[in-house]
Amino acid sequence: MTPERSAPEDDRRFMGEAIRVSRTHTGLTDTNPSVGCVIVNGGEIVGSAVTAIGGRPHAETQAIAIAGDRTRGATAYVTLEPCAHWGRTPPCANALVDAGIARVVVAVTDPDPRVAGQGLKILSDAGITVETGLMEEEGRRALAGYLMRQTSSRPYVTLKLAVSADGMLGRRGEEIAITGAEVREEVHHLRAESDAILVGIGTVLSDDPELTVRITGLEDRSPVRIVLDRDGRFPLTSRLAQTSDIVPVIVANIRDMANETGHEPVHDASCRCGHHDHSEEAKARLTPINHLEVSNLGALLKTLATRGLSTLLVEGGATVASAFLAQDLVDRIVLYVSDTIVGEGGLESPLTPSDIPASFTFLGSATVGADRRYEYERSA
Ligand code: AOF
Ligand code: ZN
Repeated sequence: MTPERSAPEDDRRFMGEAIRVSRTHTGLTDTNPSVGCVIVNGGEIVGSAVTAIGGRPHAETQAIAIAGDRTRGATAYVTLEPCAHWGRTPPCANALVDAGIARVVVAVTDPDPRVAGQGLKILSDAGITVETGLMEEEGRRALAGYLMRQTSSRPYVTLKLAVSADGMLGRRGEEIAITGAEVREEVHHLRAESDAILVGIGTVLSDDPELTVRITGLEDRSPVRIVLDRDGRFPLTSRLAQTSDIVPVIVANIRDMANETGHEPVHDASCRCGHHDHSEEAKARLTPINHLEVSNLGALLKTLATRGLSTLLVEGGATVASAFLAQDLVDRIVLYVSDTIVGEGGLESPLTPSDIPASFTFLGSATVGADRRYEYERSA
């Protein structure tokens, strides 16, 4: 069937809508990507859906069900290539064929070896007009965690830092606020869309953060919390430990923060690594806390990916941020800058807007309350 004509600006509008819809379930679809699908007939959206919470059903089958008879001769805009493999249900590519869709527009092809071009082939073999690469950059951004885990076996890493006007992260031995309430709220949203959040032991000892999402309606979106603790100093009295039965905590003992290669024996709370208090009492309290011993950051990220974590938010402090940057393990930087002057006794930030590594591209900046947000991503 010949598909109806569509102006390029309409195509962008509908794919933009599919990408917007896809973002509503980011972080909620388990190891599955959160995909958006918009079905258009006669210039009108007749079905729109996102991958369901937990990962199934997929976006396309839901959008097809919503559109009903109006799928005949319609165009489907999908952020990721429709699947070609048999899961609990038939492949989405077959479902689109059976629904009489005339044209499928895809933003990003799927690197999953079970799909990888085969979804597109099913569609074109059935005589459907197939176009790929529309708004690919935006689509890739929305699928960043999934694509990174599929192609590099590690999560997509966002580094978040809040710096004062004189380039400080805080003051030694004293907890001071650098940025305001609006930034704090935004950071909770960054957490909510991440699978895991990571800090160094220094941050735990100085700030005793809880690192949960505390925004009305998003309380159940708290990511797994990870602490880098080289010397076994993680306190069982910390807020993290005290809440570990509600939101998981992983204490990772990185043997060599500066090293990029090595082996990674992974073990749990029953280990005898010599770094932790393994008395019966401590063990009982540690039960909900998962202990990992890994040789380096790269090995930690691989382990997290194996456990199905696709996005990681690195929240500090300076040592941890510097280690991730030095080992080229940062994919995106979100940098908040305030008017505050810290002065004497300041903890210097490894980054300010004037010394971003050349390997990053500036994405944009915006005002957030009294502060400013600068965003960068690793250049392709
Ligand atoms: C689609 N539409 O909405 C999503 C897709 O475990 P399964 O069977 O659900 O398969 C997971 C794979 O399905 C995943 O790796 C990716 O290739 C694809 N995800 N595909 O057609 C969707 N979420
Ligand atoms: Zn599918």
